[in-house]
Amino acid sequence: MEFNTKVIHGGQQHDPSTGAVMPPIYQTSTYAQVSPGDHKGYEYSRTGNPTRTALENALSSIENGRYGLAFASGLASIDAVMKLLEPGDEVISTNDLYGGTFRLFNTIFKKFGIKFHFVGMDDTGNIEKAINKNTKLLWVESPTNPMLNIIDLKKCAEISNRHQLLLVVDNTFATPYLQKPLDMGADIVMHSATKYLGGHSDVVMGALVVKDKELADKLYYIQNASGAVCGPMDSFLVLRGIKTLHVRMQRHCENGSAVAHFLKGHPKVGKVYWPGFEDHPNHIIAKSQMSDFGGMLSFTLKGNKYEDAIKILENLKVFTLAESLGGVESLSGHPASMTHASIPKEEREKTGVTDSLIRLSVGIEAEKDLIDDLESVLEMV
Ligand code: P1T
Repeated sequence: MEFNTKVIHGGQQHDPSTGAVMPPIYQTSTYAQVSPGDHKGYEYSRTGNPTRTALENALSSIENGRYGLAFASGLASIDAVMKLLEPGDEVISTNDLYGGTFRLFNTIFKKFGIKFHFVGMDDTGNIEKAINKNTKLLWVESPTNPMLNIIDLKKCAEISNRHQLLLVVDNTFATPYLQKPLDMGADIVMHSATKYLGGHSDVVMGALVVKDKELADKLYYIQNASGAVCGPMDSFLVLRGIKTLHVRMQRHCENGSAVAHFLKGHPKVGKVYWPGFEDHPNHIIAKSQMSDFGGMLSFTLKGNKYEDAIKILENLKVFTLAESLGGVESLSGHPASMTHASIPKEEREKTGVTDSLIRLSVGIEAEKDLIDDLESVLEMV
């Protein structure tokens, strides 16, 4: 099936008992057994729930995987991956990463004896330099949050194969509409399904997709044993969101491009970070591994003043100032004080998260209204 068909039908079947086209929200914690162990495939909803199964099948279909797993949040899914490791193992990740992922690595898993190296992965040479005999896993985000750096996924797969490492790709920003990491050699794809997969800012959820049965079994074991699962209502909402992913992403990309070009030409704007520009340092790689450039971008202001950024964020009207991204509505954010506040100032400034950096999640409203909104606030600074 083509991707646009998979988002609607991939891994789905009509409800066998009623013919319901959408799976019912199986709001149940448990399932009747005829005799101990004699049941219809479901025992307890932490272990499995039919609405979650329908979603997990959809996730695996759209990422070209074989096994999908849904969790209570994006971070819960990352937590599950990290539990594949043992004390003494080392992880290499990018130095420009969602702040919550950094916090989970650096304050929770570090305590359990896992060592993390954060390097500029946009130059894959830096990955090779950090590898040693204890390295077990590469954690990649591309495009990165919030600097929209691009990491060469095929090169990462080649490095991880050569050194027998697990390659995990956080595909939240791109979604499988734009890039399919498993096809490029990743072992695990991870999502904050809270974002584009859900698409409507009404649910918090995480997802993993893998191809390998042994790896899937280990992750299913952790999912059940640690128990950070999502509920049936949330599963239903994300499944519904996925059905329009292709249509929404097409518009996110069109509007993202229009807003990026508008900002780039504006006299009050400093730098615009968006992988679609030919002068983006990894534009060629973005073009080769993504089918378009997405609806996320960041920009700075000339003079780099914190107060100017705050004035803009307080006065935007169509863009709502809020954490998160990937919903139909446009959102704005100030990474230094919001999503990336858990990263020390010196660290974040090294990667470009300066005081005037503003991140936009460009939604699917009318392009003119988005640009008019930005134009009017830029006049105020
Ligand atoms: O928020 P949660 O569903 O737990 O997902 C965490 C997460 C993981 N990976 C990426 C790339 C993310 O962007 C996120 C969450 N990000 C935000 C809330 C944000 O505003 O950037």
